[in-house]
Order: sequence, then structure tokens, then C-alpha cells
Amino acid sequence: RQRETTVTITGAGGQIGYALLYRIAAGDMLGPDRPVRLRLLEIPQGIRSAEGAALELQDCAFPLLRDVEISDAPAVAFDGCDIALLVGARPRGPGMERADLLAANAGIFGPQGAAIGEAASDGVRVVVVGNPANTNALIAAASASGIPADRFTALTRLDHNRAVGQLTQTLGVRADEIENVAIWGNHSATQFPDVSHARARGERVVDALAERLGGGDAAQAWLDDTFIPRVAKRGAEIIEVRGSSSVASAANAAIEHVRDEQAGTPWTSAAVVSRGEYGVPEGLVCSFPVRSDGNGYRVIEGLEVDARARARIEASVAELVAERDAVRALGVF
Ligand code: NAX
Repeated sequence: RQRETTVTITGAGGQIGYALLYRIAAGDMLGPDRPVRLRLLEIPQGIRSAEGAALELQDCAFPLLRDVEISDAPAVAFDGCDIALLVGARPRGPGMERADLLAANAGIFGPQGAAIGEAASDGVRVVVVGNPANTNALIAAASASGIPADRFTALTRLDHNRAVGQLTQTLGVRADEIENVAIWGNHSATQFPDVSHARARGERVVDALAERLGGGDAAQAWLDDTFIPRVAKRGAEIIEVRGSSSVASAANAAIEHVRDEQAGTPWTSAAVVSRGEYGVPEGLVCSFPVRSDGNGYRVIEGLEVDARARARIEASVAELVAERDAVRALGVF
């Protein structure tokens, strides 16, 4: 029998929290043999909502769910934590400048990182969902003394899945027939969804697109004018159509991010701490194509990156550098 895994979810009383809790407790994230203890962190205004979600967890009577604890104190919520999903963040208010947004979130992710350093289990792994996710992960990692920075990642799996979804529509194939899509850079509108290494039913996606769309130039135009902006701005499209931001798909992506990191995968996308791969400055939390052997995501190295791709990656990395510098100027690290 496997030991119980302690999973901490911040912002658990919010929308994505509500979509995450039941799937984690049902075993969708860690598999059917790993019992879980849930630790829910909220701010005082969010505690009642988390308590309500916990009542419903009881009413699901999940066989794998051992225990649920709710707190507004990071030291309590991260005590013994094996896996942390940092979802709660400060949203951008009306008229809020980027520097204000970064500062407000540094005030959340700095202390949470410190509490993880003090209270979490030695093997803890952290994924940041709350925006600006990459830089929030950078702040948390820098604040967690004693925990290797590479245990901190940020979610770009939703962007990855959105890219796969667009290709299924255009190529008329199933999602599980598409491999090796990559998201590079920041989880923002500057991200680069890249299909240059991708295959659909074994055929290169760029060739399959050229066949469907009437040639290589038409395929490139579709990638530049339709695919890339649609994936990068899908969050705004969901808000416009649904009247509310992405919730179920975000929770699903967070679950798949942790599941594949733990179980292993030959290829997906995640924002990880750069070790200088592909010229991305060391220490930035940047999305790359990654694999996992069950012991954490590692960048897939040695891929060919052409000039067009390089320019797009550099533009997104420049945004990450600017965010890092703005946070540094605040004296956060
Ligand atoms: P909600 O506003 O529904 O929930 C956020 C919850 O976090 C609230 O209950 C709030 O009380 C709580 N919270 C705020 N500060 C906290 C703190 N210091 N400690 C603990 N809890 C705190 O937002 P929701 O729709 O759940 O989205 C959560 C975050 O995910 C947002 O930052 C959002 O921008 C981000 N997203 C990230 C995505 C990604 O792919 N990386 C996609 C979806 C989503 O946009």
C-alpha cells in the first residue's frame, strides 16, 4: 500500500479550486492507488467557500480521500506538503499597472515560497497556476530556502492542450494522434505555440497542413495569422463566449501537468527553471518542450530552432526578463 500524498491547493475556494478538488480526490491526478490528504489554503474571505467545497468532498465519499484541512495560514497548509498547486493569486484590477500586479503577487508568492521552504516535505513539487504564473513561480522558488529551484514549475499545459485542440479541428484527427507540440516562453499573449516538431498520425504537421490548406505558404500563413494568435489569446476568447474565464480546462491542464510529471512522459510543455537551454537566460521560469522520467520535468534539448521560431521565442523571453527585472527592482530577491 502506498503512503498518503499530501496535496496543498491555494485559492481552493475559487473557481479553478472547485474544478480541481473533486478530480484530485477521485484519483485523476495521482492514480487509483495513491490516497490523498488535501490541505486547502485561502485568505479569510475565501474560507467559507473552501469549507463548502469540503462539505461536498465529504458527500462524494471518495475512497482515496483521507483527510481535508482548511487554513488561512501558509505554515499550516504547507506542513508536510508533497505536491502544491498554487492557484490563488491577485487578479489585475481596473487601472492596475503591471508593476502593481507584480508587486501584489510578490506579496503572495514570496511568503508562500518561504512557508514551503520551512514546512513542506523534502521531495515537494510545486506548480504555479495563478497569474502571472511564470514570474510567480520564480518568486516562490527564490523564497523557498532549502528547496532546489527546479522543483518549481508554472502551468503552460493549458496552452499546449489548446494548441493540440486547434490542430485536431484543422487536420481532422484525434487529440491522441498529435504529438510533439511545444509552447515556448511566457504564459501570456507573447507565448510561441510551435508545431515545427509536431506530428499528426506520424506525418509532420507542417506537411499535413500544407496538404489540407493548399501548399506551404498557405500553411505558414494559417500558423502565423490564425493558429498562433488563437492559441495565445484563447483565454480572452473563452471569457468573451462563456462570460467567465477558463476553469474546467485550466483545472484539467493542472491535473495533467502533475500527473505526467509524476508518471513520466516523453514530451509535453511546461514552464521550468531555465539552465540556459536554447539561450534562455539561466534562472528564468520559461516554457519549453519537456519530458519527465517521473523525477521532474527536464527540457528536451537538441531541437532545431529556425530563425522565425527563434525571433518568437526571444520576444517572449524578453517579456520574462522584463517581469524578472521589475520584481528585482521591488527588492523581492
Ligand atoms: P478565482 O478568483 O475564482 O479564485 C482565486 C481564489 O484565490 C479566491 O478564492 C481567492 O480568495 C484566493 N486567493 C487569493 N489570494 C490568495 C492567497 N494569498 N492565498 C490563498 N488564496 C488566495 O480565480 P480562478 O478562476 O480560480 O483563477 C485562479 C488563477 O488562475 C488566476 O490567477 C488566473 O489568472 C489563473 N489562470 C491561470 C491559467 C494558466 O494556464 N496558468 C489559466 C486559467 C487561469 O486564468
